Amino acid sequence: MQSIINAAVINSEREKEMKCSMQNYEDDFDGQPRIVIIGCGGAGNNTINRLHNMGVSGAETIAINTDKQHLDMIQSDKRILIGKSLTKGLGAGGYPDVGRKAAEMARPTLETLLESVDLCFITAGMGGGTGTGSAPVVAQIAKDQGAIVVGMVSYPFDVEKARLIRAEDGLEAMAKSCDSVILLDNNRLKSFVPNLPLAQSFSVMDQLIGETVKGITETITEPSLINIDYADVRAIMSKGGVATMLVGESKQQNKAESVVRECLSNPMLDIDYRGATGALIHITGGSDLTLIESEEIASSLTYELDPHADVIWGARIRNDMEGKVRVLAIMTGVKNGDAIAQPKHPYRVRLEEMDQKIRAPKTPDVGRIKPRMPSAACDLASGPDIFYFK
Ligand SMILES: Nc1nc2c(ncn2[C@@H]2O[C@H](COP(=O)(O)OP(=O)(O)OP(=O)(O)O)[C@@H](O)[C@H]2O)c(=O)[nH]1
Ligand SMILES: [Mg+2]
Repeated sequence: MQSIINAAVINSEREKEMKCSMQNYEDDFDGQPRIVIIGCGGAGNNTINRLHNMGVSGAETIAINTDKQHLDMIQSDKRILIGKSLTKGLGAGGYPDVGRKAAEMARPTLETLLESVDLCFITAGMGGGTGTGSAPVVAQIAKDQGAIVVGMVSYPFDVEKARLIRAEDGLEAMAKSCDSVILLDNNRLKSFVPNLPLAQSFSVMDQLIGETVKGITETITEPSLINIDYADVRAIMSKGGVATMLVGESKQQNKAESVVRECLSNPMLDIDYRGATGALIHITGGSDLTLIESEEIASSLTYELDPHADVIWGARIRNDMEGKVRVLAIMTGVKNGDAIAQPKHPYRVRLEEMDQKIRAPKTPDVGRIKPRMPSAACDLASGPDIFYFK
């Protein structure tokens, strides 16, 4: 057996060299899908900037914004200012309707830009004007052109209050226009980076979205230990619905086990994904990463999924990952009952509960009432009108 293994290792090295020397074959048809990554609005543009600096082989980066000043600072393959006559290049001021109209006005440009795209990632922070309003329009245009469209959107921090409602509307619109929407909840960053200031927490999210898009793109476009090809991604991502993501990294000795533990304790959205019908698992490690470890990671992460779930996994070796392993897993087809997945306790529901509390007649603790007026003036049945509490 050992001699067969040795021969296989030598041959696989030889085949790698042969693949490189065969790359000029049929030059006019490279067989690669056209992949574009679009960032809409401020948050989306920041993620694109990060991605551009990280370098993604085989994908174009496009930044779209109504805010000229911000757009001018972004590095990407293409930059598009939308709704110039509507916003004068000053941003959508938190109004998703303005963002949506701006994207509609740029429809002809966007249609030309997205012609013949196979896979389109769209990233935006939900809750503002431009990203929330324009991302669903861009997604629909890409989908109408035949692309598989994957949204990667973030849900605002709880402190952003009113933006949460806009974000929930935006998420709903994205779910309609995209094949899959990966929702990342900014609030989950609190368990990863509890002591970072807000701006830097955003930056962690940009990095995370960037790494995921880069990871998926490069397992398609670059040779890997276990390849994920475009058809695989298409199969998983076209399942529809809101998806969630698990992330983990480990450099411990039992790295397969510890990375799975980290992934499972840190989902980027607080939802139950156990019945998910699809999973795309991307593993990156050093040359010490074995097939058994990769398989162990993939099978542990998918143990609780639907028995008919489509599971696709890919593994890449990187020189700078020696002794380490990093996992990004996307679970698609996640449902909360009949509804699409969303944060466990949406802000709209929380607001409703707060309103009800304010409206509900209070039953006063009569024993603690200290009347300051003649008792006849104190109508106990009138609930909130009683203000004689200690
Ligand atoms: N990941 C990330 N999220 C951000 C960043 N800045 C803001 N956000 C989040 O994204 C949401 C939308 O903010 P922006 O992207 O700045 O808004 P916009 O789409 O540019 O909208 P307008 O400025 O109103 O035109 C915010 O509510 C934040 O939750 C960032 O730099 N990175
Ligand atoms: Mg903005």
